[in-house]
Amino acid sequence: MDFINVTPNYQPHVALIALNRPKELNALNLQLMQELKLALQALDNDDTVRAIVLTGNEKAFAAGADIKQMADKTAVDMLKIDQFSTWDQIRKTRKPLIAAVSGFALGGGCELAMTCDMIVASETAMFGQPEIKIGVMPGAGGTQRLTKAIGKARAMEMVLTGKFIDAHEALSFGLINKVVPVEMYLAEALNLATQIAQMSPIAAMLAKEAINRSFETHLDEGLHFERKNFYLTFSSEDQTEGMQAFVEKRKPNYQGK
Ligand code: DAK
Repeated sequence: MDFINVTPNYQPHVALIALNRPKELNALNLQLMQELKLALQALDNDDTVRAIVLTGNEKAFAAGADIKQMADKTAVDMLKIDQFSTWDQIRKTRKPLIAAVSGFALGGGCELAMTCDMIVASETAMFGQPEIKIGVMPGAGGTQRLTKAIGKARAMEMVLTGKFIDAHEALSFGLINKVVPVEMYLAEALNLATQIAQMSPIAAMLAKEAINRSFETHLDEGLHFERKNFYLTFSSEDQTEGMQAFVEKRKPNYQGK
């Protein structure tokens, strides 16, 4: 992997992926996105991994898709490259995925963070969808996920003016989970991932799936979906272990079975 570093068990049951194109502020070129897709697929299939943290570096989570790589493309080129299938695959990651964001999370970088299930940010983080400034618009979920997260008025302002918001605004708008000092953002994201990794990975996967379903369906259907996943947890050994541990007043030891 040239543009990402992957450590499957960075902490027990927690994997870390770090985007690694520092000179280009982690601009998301095609190769990086391909590598990220493959890494997430591998971690999703790795039974030792229960949660994944995706990060960049202090200066940039990612400053967007690689503008230089896109600049001379036609619509037909974009259609043929079909980068959306890569993004779709990333979106389908079944394990909990936490973005640890410091510095710029712009355009595709902001969209990538929003594709994650939770976002922990440093005080220096800046979020934005500045595509309008280069004559295009968000293409990887920015108009949809941002609007659902922060509401129409704020999303319109960010997408139509390209203005950035800082980490505290992002927190108050409900875009992110936490803001911490810059020296703590990665540790805090890993800490959150470790908390999740102590739960049943089966229950976590099914719960994530059900929450995501709420964005795609109406309440009746969503509740029906939730119910099926709830029943499914009762077919796991982890359910027996979790409830038994409660009764026996001990800590559960989940096996992901
Ligand atoms: N692409 C390519 N290179 C970038 C880049 C980007 N998005 N952002 C920064 N760089 C490069 C700069 O060109 C510069 O390289 P050199 O000139 O040194 O070779 C280096 O990173 C350092 O950047 P700066 O010198 O500009 O650093 P500053 O601190 O002065 O400014 C900045 C930081 C983040 C404010 C600035 O770099 C900036 O405005 N960057 C562009 C931000 C942006 O417009 N982002 C949105 C890009 S459009 C799709 C999915 C997603 C997308 C499209 C399609 N499909 C599935 C099809 C997404 C589109 C976008 O994200």
